[in-house]
Amino acid sequence: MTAQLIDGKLIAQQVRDEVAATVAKRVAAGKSKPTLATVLVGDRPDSAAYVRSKGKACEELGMGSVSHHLPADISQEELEKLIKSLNDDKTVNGILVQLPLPSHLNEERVLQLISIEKDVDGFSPINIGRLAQKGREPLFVPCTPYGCIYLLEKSGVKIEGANAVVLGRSNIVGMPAALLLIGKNATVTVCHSRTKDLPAVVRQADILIAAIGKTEMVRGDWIKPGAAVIDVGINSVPDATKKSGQRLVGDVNFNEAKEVAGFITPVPGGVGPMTIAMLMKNTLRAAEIQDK
Ligand code: NAP
Ligand code: L37
Repeated sequence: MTAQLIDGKLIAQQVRDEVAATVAKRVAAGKSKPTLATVLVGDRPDSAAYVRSKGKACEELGMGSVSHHLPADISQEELEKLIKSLNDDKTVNGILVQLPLPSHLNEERVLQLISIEKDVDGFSPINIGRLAQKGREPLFVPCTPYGCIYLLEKSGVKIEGANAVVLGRSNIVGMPAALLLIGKNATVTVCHSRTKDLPAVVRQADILIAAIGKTEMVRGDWIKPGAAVIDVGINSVPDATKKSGQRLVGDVNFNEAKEVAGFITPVPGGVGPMTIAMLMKNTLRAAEIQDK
């Protein structure tokens, strides 16, 4: 292996320790316990697992959490009623609606309803609009892209002036990751399902962020020697040696890429734990904003 492994689990733990220490101080000073409300609609097992991890992280860091689990066939009206009540609830600092929502629900209307001061996922149109404009700061940076940038910076990867390639243009990962990189003065190329000759584009990347959800699609010979590779993909593949019968892999062929890259994140143990750590940071920030 030639690449330096970026240990997301370790860096996430450091972020969590910092958040926990700040939370303890605020509570000792008589201020409120930062509290996150999670909203899960339906029973997707992956979404349910992530929401559970987020609630558990709150408790481990001395923060509060309330979880709302709604049936898959809930109406738009009922869901909006819940969001409005969470907006009005002074004991709730952050609201996270786990995506994707079942297809009969209007995601855009739900997200734009979340009070901007409680939008810890950073998905509201006002937040994304600010992220996209020069000289404006979003109130909250979306957790997964925030985690990707944090890993690069902690590992000493220079973003300014780098050629960055982002694979994927989703609202929750690819697009906000590209906007953040532009804001940090990288030269950014965003690829998607209609991109021609993906390997040739990826070969130009000093920094690669892969978020396409395609099992190990990025091969070792696509990677520019010395590049920093951040693998956001979470894909499960059958594995008879595991009790669960499956294991998680990324969008990058790790074994090949690690021989070429300068830095690389593993899956699991890379971006995933950072997503949760950054959510905790955003929830603390929400409480601090609401103190004022
Ligand atoms: P998504 O909404 O499905 O978006 C996938 C993006 O990849 C789309 O822009 C799509 O292009 C593009 N794409 C799909 N196939 C492609 C191909 N063959 N070549 C080039 N581009 C292709 O997915 P997402 O929500 O962004 O998630 C992406 C991955 O990250 C998933 O594996 C997900 O589980 C994972 N994820 C991880 C975390 C974490 O914390 N680690 C958080 C969120 C998501 P079009 O726009 O043209 O359709
Ligand atoms: N903030 N994140 C936010 N909002 C959403 O609406 N969908 C979504 C979202 N995505 C999300 O929470 N993703 C996510 C993915 C992976 C992990 C956490 C969150 C994670 O912890 N992954 C671990 C492995 C977990 C496992 O073993 O199952 C990892 O090490 O990658």
